[in-house]
Amino acid sequence: MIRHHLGVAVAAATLLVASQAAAHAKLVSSNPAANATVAAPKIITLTFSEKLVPAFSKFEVVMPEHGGMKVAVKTTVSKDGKSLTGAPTAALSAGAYKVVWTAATADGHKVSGEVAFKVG
Ligand SMILES: [Cu+2]
Repeated sequence: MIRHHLGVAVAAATLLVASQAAAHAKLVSSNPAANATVAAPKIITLTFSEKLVPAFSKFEVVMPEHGGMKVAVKTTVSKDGKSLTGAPTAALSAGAYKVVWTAATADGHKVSGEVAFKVG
């Protein structure tokens, strides 16, 4: 954990020189939208208000009706740095899902949250 935080601090120090006005990331929108019922999404996208630090920004997809079982998904940060996308490695079956995200900004702080949706 110490190494983990040092990494953020070093990244933050470097990035702050270029951008003094770093702010915390806020979730702006998501696809699927929060609390929506949708056909199984091939890609899940979360869009934020600020550029994210890729090494410390990610999400997991869990199934709350199945004891929080994790769905395999690999996330990446978009080129503009403001979106996190993830493709489930297998089609999502009908049921409830939660996208549990962590978004780190250049000041080294992490913000986290959840987006719930259903496949029906
Ligand atoms: Cu901060």
